[in-house]
Amino acid sequence: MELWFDEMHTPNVRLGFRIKRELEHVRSEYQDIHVFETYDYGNLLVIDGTVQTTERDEYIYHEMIVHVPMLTHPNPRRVLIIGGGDGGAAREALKHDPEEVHVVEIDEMVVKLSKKYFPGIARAYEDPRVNLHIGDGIEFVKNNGDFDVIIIDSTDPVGPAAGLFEEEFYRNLKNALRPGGVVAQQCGSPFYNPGEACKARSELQKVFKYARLYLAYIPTYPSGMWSFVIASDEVIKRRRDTKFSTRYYTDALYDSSMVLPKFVEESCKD
Ligand code: AG3
Repeated sequence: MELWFDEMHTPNVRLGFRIKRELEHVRSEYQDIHVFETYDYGNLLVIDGTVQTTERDEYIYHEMIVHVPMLTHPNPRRVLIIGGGDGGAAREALKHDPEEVHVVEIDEMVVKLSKKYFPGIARAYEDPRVNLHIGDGIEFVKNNGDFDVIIIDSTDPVGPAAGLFEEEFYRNLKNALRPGGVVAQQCGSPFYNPGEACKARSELQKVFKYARLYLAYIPTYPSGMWSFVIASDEVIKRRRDTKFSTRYYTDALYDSSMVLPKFVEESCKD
């Protein structure tokens, strides 16, 4: 018998992975988590029915959520990652030789399962510059500061992550940044949920001088087209050249990822 995991992208559209087996199914304090071994995408992490990461395409998301904001900053020393318990964003942040990377993950189970089933992603935790805090990112930014770059690597803006897409949180983010600080956040599929990206950008524009959307192509996320938002009080441009190896990100892509298809920009006018 064939085993499949399907994520419902809409009530009428789904993406299926043929799986070899279910490696884990746990109901943590916060969410329902599965790890599957797939045929084509390596191990797959699913939270509340939504694909979070696969071994085969995780580099795309993690490189884009990290290198775009990190290269916007002239010299990021202290980096905060909210969510990102799998460690992928931390792994990419380390390529910039920061002094400290702080990961604030609400669900310890995500960290445990990543260390067990996604060693290539979770290896960031072996680096002494990476500090893991198990707790709520919303509270953490109220009580901590002096960050150069803050990256919000969360689940979709429903459930535990909803508060990470609101103006009040963005104000606290700004207070947690040093002058010239940069934030970036994943904000969903512009094809299926254009409102999420537009809302994140317009809320960030209330708090920061500059906010821009950018896109990446992620095969395992709904519609394959994924959006991120970047914000700062400094002009958003690349301030350094890339001196490390990547598989998706290039310095040319920094600019091209911010060039939006017409429907994306138009959906923000509604
Ligand atoms: N966090 C964003 C995943 C969102 C995917 N949404 C979906 N499949 N409906 C990824 C965590 C990787 N560190």
